[in-house]
Amino acid sequence: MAVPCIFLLCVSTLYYYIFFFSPSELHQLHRTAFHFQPSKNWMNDPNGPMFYRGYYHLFYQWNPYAAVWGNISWGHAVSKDLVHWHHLEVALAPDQWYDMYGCWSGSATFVNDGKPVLVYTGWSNVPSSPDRKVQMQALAMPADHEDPLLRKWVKAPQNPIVTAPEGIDSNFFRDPTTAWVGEDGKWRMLIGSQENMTGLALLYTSSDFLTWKRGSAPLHSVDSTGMWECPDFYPVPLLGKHGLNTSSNGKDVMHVLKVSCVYDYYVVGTYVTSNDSFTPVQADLDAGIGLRYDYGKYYASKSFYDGNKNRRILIGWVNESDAEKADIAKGWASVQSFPRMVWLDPHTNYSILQWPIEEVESLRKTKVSLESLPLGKEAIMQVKGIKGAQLEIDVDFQLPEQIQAEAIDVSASNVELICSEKGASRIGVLGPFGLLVLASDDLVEQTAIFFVIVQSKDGLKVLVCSDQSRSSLETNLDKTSYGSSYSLKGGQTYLNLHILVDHSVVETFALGGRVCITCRVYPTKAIDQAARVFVFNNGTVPVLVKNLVIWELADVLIDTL
Ligand code: DQQ
Repeated sequence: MAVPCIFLLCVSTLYYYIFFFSPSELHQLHRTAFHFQPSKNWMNDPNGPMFYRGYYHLFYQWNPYAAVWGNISWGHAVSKDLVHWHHLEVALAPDQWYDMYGCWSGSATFVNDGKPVLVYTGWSNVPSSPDRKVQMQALAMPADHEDPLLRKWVKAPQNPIVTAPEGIDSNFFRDPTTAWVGEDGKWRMLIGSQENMTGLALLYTSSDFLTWKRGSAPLHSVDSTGMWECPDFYPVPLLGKHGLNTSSNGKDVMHVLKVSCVYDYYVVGTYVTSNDSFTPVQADLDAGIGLRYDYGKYYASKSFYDGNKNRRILIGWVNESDAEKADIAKGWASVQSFPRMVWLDPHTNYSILQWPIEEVESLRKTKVSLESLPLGKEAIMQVKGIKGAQLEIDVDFQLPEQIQAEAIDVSASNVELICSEKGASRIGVLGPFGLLVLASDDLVEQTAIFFVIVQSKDGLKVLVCSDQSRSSLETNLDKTSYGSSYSLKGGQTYLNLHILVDHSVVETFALGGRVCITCRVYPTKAIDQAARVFVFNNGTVPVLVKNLVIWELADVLIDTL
């Protein structure tokens, strides 16, 4: 007699809870080892990252009192290497009339001889009509510039420094960017907004950082994209991986505008400071409709120029995929992505590349590697000699000389659906092939990161997919598959995956950092030392694992200074 799957699922879940881990033990095993997390409670957007006097500073939207969003304050941590963090006291708490409901997102800027200031959004009500909530911008300065830890912050007596202008709804007026200096020597910053569903990056200018004037037009806007939260605007060199100070510009410089509207979209363009015009390189890849930093769980990101190592670093909020009830039981919610370096793709002038910062290498422990492993049809092989839930993986798959591809028409709007309908376990032609991480010995739990080559109407495409459908025996989880596609270049024979696995986070950098996908998974069996890695090919066409390297990564103990 066939036993209903749901019955088996419940029994095995129960079995593992009873004989292996209690729910609360499991919850703690899902905490990450080298991704940034507060000691407890809810966190969302990263705010005001910067490097100052030998320390990296990371602020973040934090609820000090509960594992759900609310009482939003700026948590604060410092690090010497962007990997080992020390928690400090709250930097900004909602304690003024203009931020009484929360100190929302914002940015850091170095003013007058490199002194940092923070501009953030205060959420409050209108004194004359207490039921109406409004957003306005406020300024904070360090109490002591000589303190490299910048432990104490003082809010400016002139606050709020910017309130919503005529014609802009004060419920859609938030998240100031890092400011930069234009040709005329004046400061500029952007504030996210919307008007009739048109996403807006409102431009403000100032000579003294206290009095701000709205520009004659927004720096940029795109119809039907909704509220633009957490805008970010920064220069990247036309050639090279190095970073640029936010005020840099010139003929060898392009600019990236990122806006958060459901997802983190970015667009590369040219910015002319004399008239504050920003023109995307490709209008069809505009902000809110084109390219995304990450095709998984990743939002409200913020970049900063790291003067210490002359690079631009990007950090994004990685939310949970479980229910709010589970977050309350865990006592914590959300992590920050592992810091990434960003630079312009030398093969295009309209897209960027992302890669985990080199400091990850300081965490590497045991390493296994293999070369030239053929993967025939329906091949699956466990990578021996390595286990665990803290890994860095790098793999190159070699494609056959003759590309055979299934005819599947791919567009930005259907790729996620294709990745889920045509998941990792079905038999395809050239793919699905890739890796299973956080997999149990019996494979009932597995998170698949894989490629499929398809013939789309507009040419050969590589689908990069992340299939979470079997990532956990737990059912009350969002297991949506994620994916994106990329044009397969003529003569391209290798496809690379670089993956960071950290208990409940899998961060994938595919095709040399061209496609990134972050997912949250909560295995019940494939946890900690019981987690395995497999390589697989479910296509009928054989592929070769040209090189595979896996490092176990060390824990990072985050303490309080
Ligand atoms: N989170 C903040 C807002 C921002 C939103 C509030 C984006 O400032 O718009 O916690 O996640």
